[in-house]
This record gives sequence, structure tokens and C-alpha cells, in this order.
Amino acid sequence: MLKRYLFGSLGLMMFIFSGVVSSQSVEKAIKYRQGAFAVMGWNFGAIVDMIKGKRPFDQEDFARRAKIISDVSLIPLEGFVANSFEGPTKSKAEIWTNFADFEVKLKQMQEAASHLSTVSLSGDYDASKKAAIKLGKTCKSCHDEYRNK
Ligand code: ASC
Repeated sequence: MLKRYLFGSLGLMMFIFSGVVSSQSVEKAIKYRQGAFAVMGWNFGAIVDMIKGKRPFDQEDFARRAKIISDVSLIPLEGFVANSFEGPTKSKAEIWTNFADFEVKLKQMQEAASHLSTVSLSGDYDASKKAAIKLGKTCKSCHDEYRNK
């Protein structure tokens, strides 16, 4: 009787504790992916400004930022842990009902970022501009479907 009570409450405590731990790790995962997107957005913003003539075109700086975006584009996927659409996030629940499609879109973004990084090293302004616009489209296609306003 006492044993059953002790093990029962131990089980309950473990259950509650695991809930606390996993909700903490969900928040960490959300922060992790958002941190990566913030780094990408910061650098892509500067690239877009160069393309729009709001900032002087500096090929070396453009290529440096494109490489950062390409490298960091490999980070966010891991942060989309199971059903992490609750909490401080704009992620829609649809990500987890269409995860294969979400992953395809994310990979298209990674490929466009890698392409931008390669092209920007050549110093070809027109090709770099075209590659940056293409990358922006891959960001947008995912946001349109999977990000809340
Ligand atoms: C950015 C940024 C986005 C994308 C998107 C492109 O710089 O923060 O979310 O570009 O606006 O369409």
C-alpha cells in the first residue's frame, strides 16, 4: 500500500518534471531558430539595401554577408522540434502537419543561400542581384504558408 503510494507519487513527480523540462526545451528551441533567422535577416537586410542603392555596393561585404546567411541557413531546422507552435513564436501548426513540405521549402532556401554565396564571390553584380532576389522569394514562400503575421 505504502509502496504503491510512494511509487505512484514518484511517477507523478517524474511526469510533472518531464513536462517542465520539455516546455523549457521547447522555448530554447524556439529561441535557437529565431536567433538564426535574426542573423540571416540582419545580413540579408544589408544585402537588400545594397541592391536597392540604399547602401553602397561593396562586393567583399556583400559576399561576407552571403556566406554568413548560407552557413546559418543550416541551423534553424533543428529548432523546429515537435509541435513547437505554442509559446513566443509565429510558427503555424501547419508546419508539423506538412513537415515534409516545410523541409523542402527550407532546403530550397538553403540552396538559394548557398548559390548567392558562390555567385557573390565572382563579383558579378547582376548575377548577385538575381541570386539575392531568388533567395528572398524562398524566404517569402515559407512565410506565406507557415508564419503567422
Ligand atoms: C528579409 C527578412 C525576411 C525576408 C523576406 C523576403 O530580410 O527578414 O523575412 O527578407 O522579407 O521576402
